[in-house]
Amino acid sequence: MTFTLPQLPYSYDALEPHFDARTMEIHHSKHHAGYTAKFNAALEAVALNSTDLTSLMESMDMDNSALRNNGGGYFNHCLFWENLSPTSTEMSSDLKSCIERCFGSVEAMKDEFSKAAATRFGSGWAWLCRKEDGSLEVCSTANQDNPLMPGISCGGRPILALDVWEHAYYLHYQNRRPDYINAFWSVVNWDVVSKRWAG
Ligand code: MN3
Repeated sequence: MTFTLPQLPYSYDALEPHFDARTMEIHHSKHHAGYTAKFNAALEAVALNSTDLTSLMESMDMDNSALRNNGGGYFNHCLFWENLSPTSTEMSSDLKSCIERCFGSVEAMKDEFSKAAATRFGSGWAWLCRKEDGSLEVCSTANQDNPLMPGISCGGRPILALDVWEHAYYLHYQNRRPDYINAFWSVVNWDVVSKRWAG
């Protein structure tokens, strides 16, 4: 096993009432665990033994659907859990200035991100990315694709991720994806996002 399921940095019920404990438990212990096992199997099938997750995403063979879907599923959820927090956090002043330069205001960035998350048809992810030139971009991807993968039109290094698959919200929010997206803003870990932006 090259990659293991990461422990959550908080308990399953820590993000209540925004993200409910049952959803968190199934999402982590079943869905993410499944991607982890299948990612390892897909790596083994093509004799890839790199442990550099970023370069595995950047050099992804997009025609290998087992590797693409499960590798993306593994990586995306690792990013997602880390950018959530049960306690209130604040973004760095540098990140805030950058967001204000790129979007006009933090609220405008959140609106654009929420819209990208709400309008992603079917399953996928919404992202805030830092581009090569230092600017920021909001985008979304289908299924378990992510901005690091080849040929994905939204470029840059992802610093904030939101899972908009139904498995992420259906138990608690049913078809109300916009309510889930709205709740997400209450549990974003801005310390982590700020560090990713700076790093
Ligand atoms: Mn998921």
